[in-house]
This record gives sequence, structure tokens and C-alpha cells, in this order.
Amino acid sequence: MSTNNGRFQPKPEDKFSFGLWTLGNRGRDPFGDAVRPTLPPNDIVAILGEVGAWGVNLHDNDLVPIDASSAERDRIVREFKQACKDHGVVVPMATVSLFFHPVFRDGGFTANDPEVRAYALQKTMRAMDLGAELGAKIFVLWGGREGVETDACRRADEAVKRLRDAVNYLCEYNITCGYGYKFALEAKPNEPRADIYMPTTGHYLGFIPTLEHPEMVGVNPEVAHEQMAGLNFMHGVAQAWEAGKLFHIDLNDQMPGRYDQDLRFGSANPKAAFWLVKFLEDVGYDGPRHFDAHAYRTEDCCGVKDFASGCMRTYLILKEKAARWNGDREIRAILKEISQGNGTSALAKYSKKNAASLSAHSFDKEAILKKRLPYERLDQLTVDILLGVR
Ligand code: DIG
Ligand code: MN
Ligand code: MN
Repeated sequence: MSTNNGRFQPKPEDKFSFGLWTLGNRGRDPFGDAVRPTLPPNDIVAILGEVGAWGVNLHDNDLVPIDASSAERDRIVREFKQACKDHGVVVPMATVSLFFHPVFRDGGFTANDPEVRAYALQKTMRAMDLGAELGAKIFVLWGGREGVETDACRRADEAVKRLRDAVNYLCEYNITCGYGYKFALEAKPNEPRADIYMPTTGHYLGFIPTLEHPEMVGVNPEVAHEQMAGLNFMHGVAQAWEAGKLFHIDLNDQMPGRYDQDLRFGSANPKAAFWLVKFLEDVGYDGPRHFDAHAYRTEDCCGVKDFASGCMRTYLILKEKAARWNGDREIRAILKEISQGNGTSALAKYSKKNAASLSAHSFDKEAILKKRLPYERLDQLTVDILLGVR
């Protein structure tokens, strides 16, 4: 990807990370075979180092085949650690695949077969061991198979109980092993299951307080998944942040009303991506900027690099636009004007005295209606900045 005078070049402090499965995506889809060759994990690490990414993430089986011997596993891990060292790439997050192997066809933690539920716990514990060995401090749980095609198979509240038991168990394992993980729960409304339990970040925010170690558990919102549910992604992120639960984030993009597209960040809806980047930068979010996305099926290996560079470049462009927006004199003046109060807001802080004053206060609705709300101008200034004419 050609870059003009080095602007928007990723740096380690940007904390851009990619999963092995993102650059390793071979372009297979439900209607077509793979179009790209397999990229070995250590080659992916080399590419990430080349394009300036900070981190690489992985599911257990992205790196270690599910039935590898312990000697084979140790060799693979040793060589992977060396590749990360050689290319200056860290491992901030690990996760577990409880969705690819057929044994999880009915779910993992919520499956009806107690042996499957136990195997899901064992597999996750081993994935936690692997991640800890690689230095990961965030462990994502995405319940892609935790769902139904028919609600005849189990009561939905039983599924919630099973999920809670599993997360409580893994929190205890985290404590016993002293891994220091923060768990980040990732929601999705459907695909591959017809309905997935915990379909949105909001559902997980309601679930976390019911856990035995809620302080250890947060969320990993993904752009495409919340937008599949028709939601404003930044609002969900803002609520998670405000609750102190934004432990990780999956950045990509998504067209409305479609399957999970996992598009290059900012490529479908740059304005929504702008509000997200502005929020993350305004509040000082210090976590990984993880791109859970993949290149178009039409791309070759060079196109995969373009995809990865494009994710980071767009984030940095929008970060600069956010600084421009925050510094714009007319925008600042409008924000000041629309936030001005007339003293009645003091009544909103409860005390008996305030409550008495508030109930006695008479509001001049006509005067309130005269207050300008120049949001058309404010949004046009935003569009001007985004389109590069301001
Ligand atoms: C899908 O969006 C999920 C899986 O790729 C993985 O478990 C998680 C990691 O961020 N996202
Ligand atoms: Mn996705
Ligand atoms: Mn994801």
C-alpha cells in the first residue's frame, strides 16, 4: 500500500493487533473453497511485523493442532515465541475455539451433553495455559456455538446457568494458576447458530454482575456483531467503558442486514468508525485495538497485506480527524452553546431542599423552545472534516 510521506504509519504504542485467523483466512465461504494458500502462524507473525502491527492473538488451534502430542505442542510454541521475538510482535490476547470441531456442534459450555461441557472446560483451561505461556493477559470467550436452531433442545435459562458455571470455574482456574487474566466476553446475535445466547454486549453486561468474580470479567464488543443486531456500536462500547468493562475490542466493519462480514475497519461505514475512534481516543482507552477481520475473497497474499495495512491506516486517519474535530473553533463554540444551562440543573442533584425547590419551580417551556439545537450544522461540520474539506 503506498503511503504519503510516512503519515498514518502504525507504531507499537498504537497497540494494533490481529488474530492469526485474520491474515490466515483463506477465503473459504459457505459457497466456495479456499482461494489462498495456508499461511503458517510464524509467517503471519513475520507479515505483522512487516506491516507494523504491535500484537498477534490466537485461538488454541490456530497454533497447536487439536490432537498434537505434548512434544509437538512444545516445539510449535517454542518456535512461535521465537518468531514473535524476531519480529517484535507481542501476544496480548488468547482465546479458545469451542466452535470449529464437530464435537461442539451443540455448543460447548451450554451443550446438553455434560461430557461436552467438561471437555469445553478442559480445552479452555489448556488454551489459558498456552496464552499465559505466550504472555497474554486478556482471554476472550466467544460463544459462537452456544445457541440453538430450535428452543426445544433446552430451556434458555438453563443455558445461562451452564454458562455462568463455566465462567465461574475458569475464573477460579485463573486464580489458582495466578495467570492474571481479564476475561472478555464477546457477543454475537447469530451465525453459525440460528440464535446465539448472549446476543449483544448489553446482554453480557447484565450477565457479568451475576458471576462469582465479576471484577475479573468484562466484554469484547465487535463492530460487525452489534451492527448485525441493528445497534449503534459506539453506544454499546460507551456503556461498557462507563461500567469499567471494556476489556478488549474487535474492530472491523459491516454492511447493514448481512451475515458477519468482518470487513476491513472503516471500509463500510467510515462515519460510524469515526465516532468510535473519537470515543476511544477521547476517553483514553488504553487496550489493544484488535482487528477481527479478513481480506476480501478476491485478494491474493499481497491483498491480505493491503487489508492489514488498511485497517491500521484508517484508524490513524480517523484518529487525526477526531483531533481536528475536537480542535475546530466553530464545533467547540456550538458544543458550548448547546451545553449551557441556566442553573436549574443544580436542582437535579437530590436533596430534600432541592426536591422542594424543583417541585415548586415553574419552567418556561416557551423560553426553552427558543434554545437553538444546531445539529445540522454540527453534523455538516463533521462531514466536512471527514470528507477532507475542513
Ligand atoms: C469471532 O468474531 C470471534 C472469534 O474470532 C474469536 O473467538 C474472537 C476473538 O476476538 N472473535
Ligand atoms: Mn465477526
Ligand atoms: Mn470477534
